[in-house]
Amino acid sequence: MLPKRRRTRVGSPGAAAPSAARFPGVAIYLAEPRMGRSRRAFLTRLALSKGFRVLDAYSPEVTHVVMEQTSAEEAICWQERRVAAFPPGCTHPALLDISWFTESMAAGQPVPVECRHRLEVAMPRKGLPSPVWMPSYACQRRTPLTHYNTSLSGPSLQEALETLAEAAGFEGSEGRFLSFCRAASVLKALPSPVTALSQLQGLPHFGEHSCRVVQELLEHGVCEEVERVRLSERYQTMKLFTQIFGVGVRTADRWYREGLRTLDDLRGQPQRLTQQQKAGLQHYQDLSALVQRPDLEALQQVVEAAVGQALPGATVTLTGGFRRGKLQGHDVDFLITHPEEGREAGLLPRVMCCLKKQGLVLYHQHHRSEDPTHLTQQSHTMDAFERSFCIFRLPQPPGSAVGGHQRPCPAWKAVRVDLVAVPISQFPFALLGWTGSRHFERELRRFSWKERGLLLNSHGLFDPEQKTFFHAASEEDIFRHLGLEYLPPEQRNA
Ligand code: DCP
Ligand code: MG
Repeated sequence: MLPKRRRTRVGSPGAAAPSAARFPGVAIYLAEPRMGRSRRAFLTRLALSKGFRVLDAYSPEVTHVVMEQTSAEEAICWQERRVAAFPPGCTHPALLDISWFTESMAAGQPVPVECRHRLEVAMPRKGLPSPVWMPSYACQRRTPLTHYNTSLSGPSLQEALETLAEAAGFEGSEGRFLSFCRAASVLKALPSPVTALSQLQGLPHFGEHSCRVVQELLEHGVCEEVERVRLSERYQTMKLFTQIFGVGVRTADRWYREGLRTLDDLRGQPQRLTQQQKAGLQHYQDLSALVQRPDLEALQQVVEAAVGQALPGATVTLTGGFRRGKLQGHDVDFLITHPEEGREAGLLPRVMCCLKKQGLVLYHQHHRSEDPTHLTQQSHTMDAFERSFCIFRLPQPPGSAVGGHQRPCPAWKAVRVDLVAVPISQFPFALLGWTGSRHFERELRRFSWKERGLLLNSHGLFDPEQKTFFHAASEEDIFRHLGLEYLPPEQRNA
């Protein structure tokens, strides 16, 4: 079954954005001054017809401001006049030249923002840039998908810090891992690119080490430590192994210490591999090519049909990175529930059976639901829902090219899918917990515990003193109960 084509109302600039925009992390505002009304109307229609969201009014929701024939100075003055009314802590949208817009229209999807697209004054106008106030926890600030410190010409500051975080994680250095993750995440929330070390002054989580990395990158365009890590055999092998479905850091580390280095080394030792790892290795090429949005739409349709057949009234909700507006991801995450508590129990095996009959399942591992009471203590266990970790055999429309395949037109592609069955009473917590990002979730749990004395996980919010669970009907309820401003999924890309 092919995804239904979305009908887009093509109207005046005042036309409402289509409710189901294809790129939920992107909300465009076309600034009129130099564009003129009729050109703006034309560009709006064009963007809407391609499934982009175009907002008629400038608001904190806007992620990309597009201008034509406007200088950087003019653009910044224009923005400063408007953002004055925004709540404190709001990140400001990217100010972009029309080139970003035309390239995105040609690509049929938002292209990554590069330096050449940005309208920026090269030098801060009044001496040093004014320090930015940044709350300490990632769940207290907005982190859009595209931000100001994303890939410049080489690896960006944020990517460099994330490489060091990843490498620390491979060595089991939890403290260093978290420090680098937090610093990288702060960069993603900044309202402007970091061009001078002084801009880091007063920002949370920028310790001596992270500052040194940024300084080296700003001064030399490369950081010796990051390059050394990136090129090291240890980092490259650990990255390769942990990308295999079913392989975590501990297994990868053991294999590395035993002298294994390549996928062929692993293939030569099948007795060491679990069934899951064997499947991961078998479909490695497809699984390491990221899942794209059209794949996701096709998958959602087959999952919805199977769930509807297994239990009429049960619902399927997209979560994970795609819910945050990502255009690609390493897997697709769905939550399944039913409006009547308890009806979801035992549903997953029936859904899987229906999908298997259609020849859509290459591998799946079913986990029965566990008793979640142990989650009323602080623990790293994510959750105890009934779930299936699957590899789907997704038919490809004829003529589509798939990265990783040598054959010109593969008939199908292996795709990782997680299905989680959730009782309706826990649904808002599961949705919040599975939407991510991982760093956002870590920060939200840390905030709940450290600042509010409450334990948060994908099952609920628990008060260990009162020994009570908080009831929530929506994600908004949970944010409210924690005393946090509600952040929509597309602002949780911490
Ligand atoms: N999650 C979490 N802690 C974990 C694993 C997952 O909090 N140990 C949550 C946050 C993740 C979400 O579940 O965002 C889904 O996990 P994924 O690994 O699928 O991550 P994403 O969907 O965010 O990214 P992608 O699948 O593109 O890698
Ligand atoms: Mg995912």
